[in-house]
Amino acid sequence: QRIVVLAGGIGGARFLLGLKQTAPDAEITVIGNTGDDIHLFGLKVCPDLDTVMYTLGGGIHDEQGWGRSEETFTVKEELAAYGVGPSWFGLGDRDFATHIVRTQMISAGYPLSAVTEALCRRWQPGVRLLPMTDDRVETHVLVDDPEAEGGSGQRAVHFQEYWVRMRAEAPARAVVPIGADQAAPAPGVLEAIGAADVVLFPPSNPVVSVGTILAVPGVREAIADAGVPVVGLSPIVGGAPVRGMADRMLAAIGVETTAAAVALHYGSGLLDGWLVDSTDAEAVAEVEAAGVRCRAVPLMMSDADATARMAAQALELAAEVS
Ligand code: GDP
Ligand code: FO1
Ligand code: CA
Repeated sequence: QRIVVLAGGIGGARFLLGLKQTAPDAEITVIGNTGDDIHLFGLKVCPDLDTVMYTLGGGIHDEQGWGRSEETFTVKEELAAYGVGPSWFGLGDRDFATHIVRTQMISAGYPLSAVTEALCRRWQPGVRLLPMTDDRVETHVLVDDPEAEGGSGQRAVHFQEYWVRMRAEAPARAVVPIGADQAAPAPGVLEAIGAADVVLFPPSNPVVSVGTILAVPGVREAIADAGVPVVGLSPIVGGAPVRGMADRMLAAIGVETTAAAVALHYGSGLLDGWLVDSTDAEAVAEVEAAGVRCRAVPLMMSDADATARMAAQALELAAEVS
């Protein structure tokens, strides 16, 4: 079975652990979000690709969900001693090595997809991990700023600055994946979608993770035209994100923070099946009325077995709608 998964960071990575357990013989291709990418200290950082790679490769900091296990921060302290920031982004020493290797290879002319493949030779994630694009895409968030130059009253900040430094406290007025409209899918992306038996949207952020991948020209069309079941799992449980500030991102695009509203936002033109949490059973009728097959099942990735059961339910729903 060939499975394609559109993944962000933590939600995507943890789901993939469960999918691998449930479908050990499947050929899994992960299309990773690169809109979170940021250049810091002259290095290219790809948080979502690294979260997937470290999680599946056994190098993740488990409790935190991002960054390396057994991490230290000597380089960060030394940079701070020089007064060189940003101080709000915690790059650890082990993680720095990944970014040095990545940036060195990119400077030598390798595309991000080749670099990701090289990094994965060490981590052996057990999936084929493809960046959504080799082109530079960086998500920015528009926030209010009465002092903004030009009198617009607004200012764009990098997604990482909004998410990590500002903790998504200011209302997001718009989310813009800068460069996405000019980006091309990375080699293998459209081919994997075209050869897939099923496409899964894990419980990743619908706006800045899955939404950004779908914003790469050709990706949404390829999924809609693939003629295979497309099944998603809701990252929203009980009217709130299970973790993080996805509600801020949904508000920016005018989508309610409910499991049903996220399904309707993807739409029946894209989605064939949708899983909501058992506690959101009232969403089932609304989603089905919109033409998307829907089931209510436990959707908390509390441990490996619970996550594997979620993945199994997603594959069952896919078989049902095919
Ligand atoms: P990020 O890039 O690290 O933010 O990770 P993703 O975009 O892949 O996933 C983030 C989303 O995962 C958040 O909106 C969470 O609500 C969702 N999430 C995290 N843990 C769980 C869980 O156990 N169950 C469900 N249903 N969603 C989860
Ligand atoms: N998230 C934080 O909240 N604070 C950090 O200092 C931080 C550092 C960091 C370093 C490397 C990396 O791969 C991820 C990192 N993250 C951090 C998570 C990352 O910013 C994620 O993109 C967001 O959590 C949302 O996807
Ligand atoms: Ca992310």
